[in-house]
Amino acid sequence: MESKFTWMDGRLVPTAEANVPFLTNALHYGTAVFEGIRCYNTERGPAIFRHREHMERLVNSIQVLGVRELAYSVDQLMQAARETVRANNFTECYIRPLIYAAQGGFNLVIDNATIGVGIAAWFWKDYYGPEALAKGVRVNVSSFTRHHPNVMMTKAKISGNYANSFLARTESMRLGFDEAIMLDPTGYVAECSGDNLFMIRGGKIYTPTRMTVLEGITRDSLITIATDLGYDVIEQPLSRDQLYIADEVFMTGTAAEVVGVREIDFRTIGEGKTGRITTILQRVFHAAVRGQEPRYAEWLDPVNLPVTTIAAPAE
Ligand code: PPE
Repeated sequence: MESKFTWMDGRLVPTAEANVPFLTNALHYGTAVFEGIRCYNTERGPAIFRHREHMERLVNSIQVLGVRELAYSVDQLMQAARETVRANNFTECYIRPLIYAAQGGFNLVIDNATIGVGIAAWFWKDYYGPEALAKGVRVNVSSFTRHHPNVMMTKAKISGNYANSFLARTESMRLGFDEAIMLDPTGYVAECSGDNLFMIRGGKIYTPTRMTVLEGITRDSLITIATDLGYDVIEQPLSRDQLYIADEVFMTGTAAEVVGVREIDFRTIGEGKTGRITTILQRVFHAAVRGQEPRYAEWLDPVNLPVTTIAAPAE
């Protein structure tokens, strides 16, 4: 489902008019940062999941990229995202804010570029297809290495970082897999092209440390849910073969949500379907995002609260 309106630099415009010029710095150099956020249908109406954490990460990404001044605060960005969802009448959607080097800066200095801000929304379901939830997906360890943190900044969702993800995931898909697992420059497991990774062995849950991965907000939510359910969650370096002999493996991300891995490098993981504990975590996560788990109610930001400023759509 496409959106009718996109928020661009302070106002909602028809999505067909939400365009940037060819000489946009970010288009040439990947000098942009973005977020991926989901809005879910709840009893209190559409609500944005962990909204503030996502917008804070967006602002942190700008700080990492080295942009010194941003015209919008976290609160203003949150207000703009709520307006975007409301204007499009979405009950559920994926929200994509992007802050980008717009004009100037063709000398590789971020200070010489103007900064643009946009927020798009669209309907995005089943990132790995409708069967992935129950069946799990097939993945391989990529021939491409994840970023060294002093080459590309892995704590920031910098658009240019994703060329690495495109290389990996395209290769995996062409080889017949659903997703790529990427190793860090020392050879330990980092993350997938657009998700964090967990494994379960002997009832304990393991995930790579934050060293070289994006600090995923779904990852954080799953750690909280699993801990609240009484599971030990251990953050430690993991090797490729630890994954091979795990009882269960799963991936987490805003777009993907929680997806089991049934096969890695032609080796069946566990029973070859979404594992038992993964299924429990998946259920609690799906209930939490739709407001059905009272203890996680504060993770949801309803979009229909009274509003003081609705930007008028351009005619
Ligand atoms: N690692 C990477 C590299 C990543 O891109 C994401 C999100 C995650 C981990 C998980 O982070 P979080 O969403 O906060 O739990 N990937 C986004 C983009 C996916 C895309 O295909 O585009 C997303 O899931 O929105």
